[in-house]
Amino acid sequence: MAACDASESSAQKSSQQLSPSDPSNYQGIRDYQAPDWLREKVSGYQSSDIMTDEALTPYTDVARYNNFYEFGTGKEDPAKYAGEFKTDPWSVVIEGEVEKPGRYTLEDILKPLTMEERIYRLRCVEAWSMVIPWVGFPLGKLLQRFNPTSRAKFVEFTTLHDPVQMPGQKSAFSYIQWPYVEGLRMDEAMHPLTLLAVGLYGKTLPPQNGAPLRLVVPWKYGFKSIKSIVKIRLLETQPKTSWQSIAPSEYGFYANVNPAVDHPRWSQANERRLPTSLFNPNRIATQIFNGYAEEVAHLYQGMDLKRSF
Ligand SMILES: Nc1nc2c(c(=O)[nH]1)N[C@H]1C(S)=C(S)[C@@H](COP(=O)(O)O)O[C@H]1N2
Ligand SMILES: [Mo]
Repeated sequence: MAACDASESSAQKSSQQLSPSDPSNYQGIRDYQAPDWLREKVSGYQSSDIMTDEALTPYTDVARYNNFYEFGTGKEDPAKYAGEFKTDPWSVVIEGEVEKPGRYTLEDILKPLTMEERIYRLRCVEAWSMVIPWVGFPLGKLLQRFNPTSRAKFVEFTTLHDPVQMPGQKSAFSYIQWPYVEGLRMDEAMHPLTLLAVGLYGKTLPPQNGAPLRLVVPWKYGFKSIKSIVKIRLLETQPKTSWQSIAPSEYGFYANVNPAVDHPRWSQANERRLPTSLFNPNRIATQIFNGYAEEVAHLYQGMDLKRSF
């Protein structure tokens, strides 16, 4: 009986899978407290051919199952506690090895850019994954505008530090040294797949997903995709990231998705593709570079991926 129930339930599930090309997936999704100019900017996005034929993860999972430790360590904490997070006005400081450093408003940053939709797999190091339709623009297009100097070899990103708004930052049990910091090598940052996102499912980003501006690097573990960015610094030397400071043996600087390099506490060979259920754990094989090897493997030629994990 149980087996019969299970197969029925998974058959039902697959018939409900969200096809990336079905516009009804986007119905009923609302914008978050964004100013009018940002809503308009996001809703004017162009589709791109960078997508996938895999089923989209439903919006309810994308916006309710989150890692955003600034709002708590539980998966549902960010959706619960980020609701009032103030994302307007917002500005980003650009500094370090650029000819045009400064503080730029989000409006300045987005003004000359066209938003596009990118449907990417997101693979968390905890071995769950989603397929998310982001709206954003290539990070490289933004960096170019500030004229990086020849000494710029790395990019460091920093999340807002505001314990009044972000309860996780004042928790006594917090083991992250705030603010959250991430980094990329310059060629990774300039790669056309590397996105700065301002929306998902055609609307402005929910705060729990990193509003108003977050990074998305689809071939790396999710923790590289830093949320609610307030500072971008170009550097000659490799920055120290939050997760490296916590546990350098567990979280490397590169963090490229790799089923052959296990995390010390769990295997990376498989992943749970959300949504999952008791009858359908939805286990699938993890792909090298999260399925983006054709686009990015050349960046790591000659590198030992087991050592530079
Ligand atoms: N500032 C900040 N950025 C963050 C995190 C975080 O805790 N703080 N969590 C990371 C992790 S571990 C993952 S898997 C992704 C999750 O993104 P999502 O909630 O939009 O799916 O965000 C990443 N960006
Ligand atoms: Mo993650």
